[in-house]
Amino acid sequence: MYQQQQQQMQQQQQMGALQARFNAIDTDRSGTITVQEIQTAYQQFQFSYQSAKLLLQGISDKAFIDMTNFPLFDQYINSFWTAFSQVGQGMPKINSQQVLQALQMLRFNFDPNILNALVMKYDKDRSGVDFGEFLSICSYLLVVLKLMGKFDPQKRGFLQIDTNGLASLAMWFL
Ligand SMILES: [Ca+2]
Repeated sequence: MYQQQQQQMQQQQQMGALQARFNAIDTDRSGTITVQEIQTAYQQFQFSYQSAKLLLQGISDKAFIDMTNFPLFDQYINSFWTAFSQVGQGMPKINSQQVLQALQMLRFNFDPNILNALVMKYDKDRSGVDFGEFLSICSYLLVVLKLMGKFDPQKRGFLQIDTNGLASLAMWFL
């Protein structure tokens, strides 16, 4: 009985912490987190509205995050942050080699040439990759993986699409 109570209390505490993290991002207290709110949450970093939109799309099929999919959102952000801080050993910026290491830790198994090209895209001033830029790269890759799942349901590992298919796929990145 005591153990059960303890477990219940722990669960409640975890839920409380999760709800607190949700509320910190849901600044207008609407019960949903919008793209704008995601961007604002990371505004101290190089993190654009476009990247916030990719992050949301990579995680949710809805146009917002609510308490049903926030645990997943929270889990992703935590794992991205953990990988970023581990390879950078707490430094505010990491280099392209460290980005590749962190992405490997996160099991984003892409060709290093592609990943380096992505780093060049997001680290425009070549000053090193801050957490926002890293989050942008992760968000982009999340959407790519999501699209593979959608357009390659048989998991053949490649897409065969016509012009209309490309037009519809490319819209995800607009
Ligand atoms: Ca809101």
